[in-house]
Parts: sequence; structure tokens; C-alpha cells
Amino acid sequence: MADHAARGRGVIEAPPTGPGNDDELPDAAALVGAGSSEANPGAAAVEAGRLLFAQECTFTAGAATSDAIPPDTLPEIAFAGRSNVGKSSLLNALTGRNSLARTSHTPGRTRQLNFFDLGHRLMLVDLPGYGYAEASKTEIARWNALFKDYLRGRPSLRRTCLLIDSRHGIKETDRPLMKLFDETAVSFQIVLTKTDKMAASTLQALLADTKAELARHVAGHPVVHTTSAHEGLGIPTLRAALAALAEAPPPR
Ligand SMILES: Nc1nc2c(ncn2[C@@H]2O[C@H](COP(=O)(O)OP(=O)(O)O)[C@@H](O)[C@H]2O)c(=O)[nH]1
Ligand SMILES: [Mg+2]
Repeated sequence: MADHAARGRGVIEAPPTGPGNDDELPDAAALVGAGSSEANPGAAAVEAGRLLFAQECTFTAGAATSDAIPPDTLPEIAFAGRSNVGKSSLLNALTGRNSLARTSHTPGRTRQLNFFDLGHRLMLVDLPGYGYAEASKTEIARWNALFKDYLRGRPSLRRTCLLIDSRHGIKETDRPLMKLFDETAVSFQIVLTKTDKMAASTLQALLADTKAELARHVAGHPVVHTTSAHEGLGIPTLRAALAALAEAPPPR
């Protein structure tokens, strides 16, 4: 398993981290299936991902307050990360178009949850970027409350992709959110961005650190995706993983 890293396939399986090497949440295990092929999805899964993400992707709702969060109708995947982590670029790369992230950039929509319907099969939820140095305490508190309300009451939420800039690794401002995922039992998965900037050896060191920290979170999915939106690295593999979640039955 560890040699996925060496092969640089865009996905690295976490090494054994505890007794029995079975720290994966039951929900996550059920979602990806026994003997997960997430790390090496194979041609059929990659094609399923490609087809899903080639579907029409339309903005359906924005929620700046908890009561504006729309009812859940489809399996959902949320995307979170510090501002400037490369979230818009990744969403563009996944969906192969600019409209989605541009919509999220529209003034007034940058600080809200934006919901995008992908082919009536999957809802992509763009969560507001955090970690602005200039954010006020009131703003941070409002944002935390909105996040908590969303994460707590969302049975359709299959997973949250937590984007981490590979040049910086997990930062202090990411940690409260990781804790919140644990508290709300929302499975989260780390997606490293901008890996085109990284020397292979630096990336390996970062992966080791990331996985060590991830192992301390009960809600952390053990597979870490490595991506570059600019060069398209890891995008087909991530699409395949998300398509599998769209098809998986809801967690129990
Ligand atoms: N080298 C590199 N830069 C990237 C990549 N993705 C995003 N960026 C850059 O990172 C900055 C922030 O990207 P953006 O997608 O707007 O981040 P957001 O604030 O998280 O939505 C921009 O200057 C992008 O060009 C990538 O894959 N590789
Ligand atoms: Mg953005």
C-alpha cells in the first residue's frame, strides 16, 4: 500500500496507524466498499468519474444563514479550505468549467455556502474559505455557527474534502474544523492542492506529517488525494472517488 506514494498516482493510502490497521470509520469503509480501490480506481471507475463530472453543473442555492440551507435532496460532497488554498481552481478542474467557481466568487456569495447540482446525481457544496487575517471575531463566530448547523443536520453529506495547500501543510486555522468534523461525525478527506509546486521528496515528507495528524482524527478518511488543478494531476482519481460516493448508499 505504501508504494502508492512512490508511484505518484495521485492518491496515497495512509499507512497502518493503530492496532489491527483498522482505524477507518465503519461509515467510510461502507462508502468505499471492502478492499477499497480508491487509490487505484481502474478504468471503469475513472470513466464513471469522468462521465459524472461531464454532466451539467448548476448553481441551485446559496445560504448565508442556517435557515437558508436548502433541504437535502441528493448525495452531497462539501469542499472546505483556507482562502487561497486553490478551492475554486480545484472545483473548476473537477467540473471542467469555470462557471462553478466564478459563481462562488460573485460578490455576496463568497461568505456563504453555495450549492451546485451536478447532473441531478450529486450536490457539490462550496463552503466559504476561512483563515482571512482580517476576519473579525463576529464574522468568525457567524461562520462557525453556520458551519456547525450545516454539518450537524446533513444526512446526505457523504464527505467533506478538506483542501490543504501542499506548500504549507495543515495550519492552525484548519484544526478547529478538523475537530468539528470529529464532533459532528462528518467524514472528511484531505486533498492536497498545488502539488505541481512540490519536489517529490518534500511531498513525501508532507504526506507523512499529514497522515500522522489525520490518524488522530476519528472522522478522518485515511486516503489522501494529491492534486494539481493547474496540471490536472490527481483530478481523474478524485473524480472517480467522488463518483463512487454519489452511488454509495447513505451511511447508517
Ligand atoms: N501552482 C499552482 N497554483 C495554483 C493551483 N491551484 C490554484 N493555484 C493558485 O492559487 C491561488 C488561489 O487559487 P484559488 O483557486 O482562487 O483559491 P481559493 O481562494 O481557495 O478559491 C491562485 O493564484 C491560483 O492560480 C495549482 O494547482 N497549482
Ligand atoms: Mg475561491
